[in-house]
Amino acid sequence: MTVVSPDIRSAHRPFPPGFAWGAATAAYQIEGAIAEGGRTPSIWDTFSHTPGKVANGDTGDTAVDHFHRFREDVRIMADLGLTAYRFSVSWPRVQPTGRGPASERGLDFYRALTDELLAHGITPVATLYHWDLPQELETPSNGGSAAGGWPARDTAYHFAEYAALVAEALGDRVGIWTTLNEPWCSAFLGYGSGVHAPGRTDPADALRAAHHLNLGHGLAVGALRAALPASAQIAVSLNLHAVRPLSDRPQDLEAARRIDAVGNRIWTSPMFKGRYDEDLLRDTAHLVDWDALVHGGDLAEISRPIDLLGLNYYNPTVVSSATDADGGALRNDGHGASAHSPWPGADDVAFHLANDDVTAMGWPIDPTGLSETLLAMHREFGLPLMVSENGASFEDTVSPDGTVHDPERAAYIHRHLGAVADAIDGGADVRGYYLWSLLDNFEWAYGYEKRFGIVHVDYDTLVRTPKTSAHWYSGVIRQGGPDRA
Ligand code: IFM
Repeated sequence: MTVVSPDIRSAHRPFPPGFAWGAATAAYQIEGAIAEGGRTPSIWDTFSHTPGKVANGDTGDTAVDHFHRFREDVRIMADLGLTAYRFSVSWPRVQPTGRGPASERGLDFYRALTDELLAHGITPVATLYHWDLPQELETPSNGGSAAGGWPARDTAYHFAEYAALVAEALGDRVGIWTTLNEPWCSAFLGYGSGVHAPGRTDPADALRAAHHLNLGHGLAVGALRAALPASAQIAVSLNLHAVRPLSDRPQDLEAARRIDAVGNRIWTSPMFKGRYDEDLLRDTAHLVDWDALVHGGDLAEISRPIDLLGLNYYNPTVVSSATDADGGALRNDGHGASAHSPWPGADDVAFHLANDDVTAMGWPIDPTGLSETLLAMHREFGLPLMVSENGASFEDTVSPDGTVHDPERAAYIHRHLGAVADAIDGGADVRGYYLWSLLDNFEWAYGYEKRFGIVHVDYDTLVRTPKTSAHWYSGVIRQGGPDRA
């Protein structure tokens, strides 16, 4: 009798049945059409139109014109065999003032998009907030009392009202919902380092924003549960940091603890344990009065149960004490240069590259952080998981024959899918992988300089060309998993 080892039986690593093979995008990064159908400016329109904020003065005015070309984009997804697509809803498109009734014209766009996806057998996954706060909620145009953006408590309540409007309109066709995408970026890049919209640089406001994002998430979960069918799955997408101390010296372990507190546990503890951790409160007590900030009942609201945790992963975060860090330490952490830190209460921390094998963003490639974080979340919270973003920017070039050959991106994805398979083998219930990104797009403060797409976009003609990584990913989907590395 021949004994066939599992390795010989299958040349690829099979993923669980029903695993979602997806790609992800965000409204401001792809839609364009910023003034159509009653859409009003978001904080990203204002920020990108402010000189000096975005590379080359790029804006999302046209982006990749997905608003007009979504049928073509869905056709590309279908041709590649994607089974799911994670997009975000533009708040100022569907509720132009950030308050009051919905814009039916705005909602119609998402009705048409989701209908098109469903017609092609692609599961729509809607994210409610991917950073495009209506400008009216940051600075009201009527000159009335300041709205104040996320540092203002009211914004959390406005977000829940908006969530209800979208759920009522799309709840019959969207079964998977994400409240917030990467609230760490909204709070700490938007209000701390100021490299993202609205470009404010006050650590106390950054912490206030963090709490109100948490509160907005919890209130939105309540609003979604009330509006959606019982079968709907509600998630949040967090860019949890795979934090590693540079050494086991006490001061480096302390640096790692601080970054874990303000990078990770500031979200996961209130959401899944109903509390802010004592060490976070202690680290930041000189910046904000937490007793005044957190009202009675907030933590119960924030910790409403959800169905799925989304993890966005790109690279690990290696830290040491800054006091005695050598010249190899980075003063920022790969999130853009600013004189202001995006890490309130963690000034004495230096950041290091995990290795020298980096993407065009300068982010080190190390898939082990993905499997570790998935397994850690599985063990700690026991929730089903999805990789709601993972991908890489490389300097793609178009060959004379029109093809875009990007083997580094395929290799990056391959290794990270291997990490997902490792986490599944370790017991984590991972339900899907949403590659960032479907299309080259507006990469925030980097403008159009950094390309993350598996589909190339010519920014002059807006012609789409699937890169070789897209064809490779398509093959993975068709065989139900990547080849063994
Ligand atoms: O483009 C972004 C996305 O909007 C959020 N997560 C990280 C991506 C790459 O920087």
